[in-house]
This record gives sequence, structure tokens and C-alpha cells, in this order.
Amino acid sequence: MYNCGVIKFKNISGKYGSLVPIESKRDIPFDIKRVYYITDVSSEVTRGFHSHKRLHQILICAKGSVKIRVKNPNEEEVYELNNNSKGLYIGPLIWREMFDFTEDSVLLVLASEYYDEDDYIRNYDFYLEEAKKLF
Ligand code: T46
Repeated sequence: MYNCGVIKFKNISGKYGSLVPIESKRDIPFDIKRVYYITDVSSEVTRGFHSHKRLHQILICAKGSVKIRVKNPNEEEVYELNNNSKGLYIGPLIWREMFDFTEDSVLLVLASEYYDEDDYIRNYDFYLEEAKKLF
């Protein structure tokens, strides 16, 4: 889907465990200005239900698993994130919903901008109007 897709990272693993390095502009297509992580989400909870106007993000399930539903006005896909060396890139004007979090899951997010509530589109009808100009 345009503006959305899986990125694979190097995983340096061995008998001492596993290490996944991620470098701005080398392993991902933007400079990282913000990092946050989502934990302790009950399995029946769905989060998200929004899009961003300008933000680029990479979602990585560092532990456990979670499903991400992404939509544009014409397409819908569900990605299962269950591998800490795989990231889901989500660019501007992609609607996202995160669900089926396992109890131990840690959803790590790398973001291209500082937090800005004005960048969110939380109304689905308004989202469709805006996204139809791009898709
Ligand atoms: C996204 C998905 C994957 C902050 O104060 N700073 C922050 O950096 C963030 C991300 C959120 N917040 C506040 C805003 C809300 O009062 O934390 C509260 C929960 O945020 P929200 O309901 O937007 O959380 P999610 O899980 O629905 O969405 C988050 C990100 O907001 C969003 O950009 O793509 O994770």
C-alpha cells in the first residue's frame, strides 16, 4: 500500500541474545525526533482510530505480538507484528487501528516529529475527504 509497508532490520543474535540496531536515515527513511512505547494493553482493546497529516512512523513490536489494521480510502490490510526485527512504516494519511495485543506486548514507535495533536485526524469522514485527494 502506498505510504505503508514492512521494513526488515538487521538482527545480531547468538548465544548471548539478540540486538537489533536502527539508525536514522540509514535503516529508516527519516530522522527520529520522538520515541514512545505502548504496553499493558488488554487483548479486547483496540487503539488508534486516526491518521496523521504529516507524521512518518515505524511501529515495532519489541516483544509479544499485535495486529495493525491500515486503511486508505480504497484499500485495507492487516499486519501482524510479532518479530522485533520487522517494522511497519506508516506515512501520512494512512488510517491505523492497533488490536489483538498480547499481554506481554511492547509496541515501540519511532516518529519523525515531536508530539502535535494538530497533526491528528481523528474523524473518519474528514479523513476520507483528505485522503481521497492523495489516493
Ligand atoms: C499512532 C499510534 C501507533 C502524548 O502526550 N505524547 C505522545 O507522543 C503520544 C503518542 C501520545 N500522547 C498522549 C495523547 C493522548 O492523550 O497520549 C494519549 C494517548 O494517545 P493516543 O490516544 O493517540 O494513542 P494511540 O495508541 O491511539 O495512538 C498512538 C499515537 O498517538 C499515534 O500517533 O500512530 O500510537
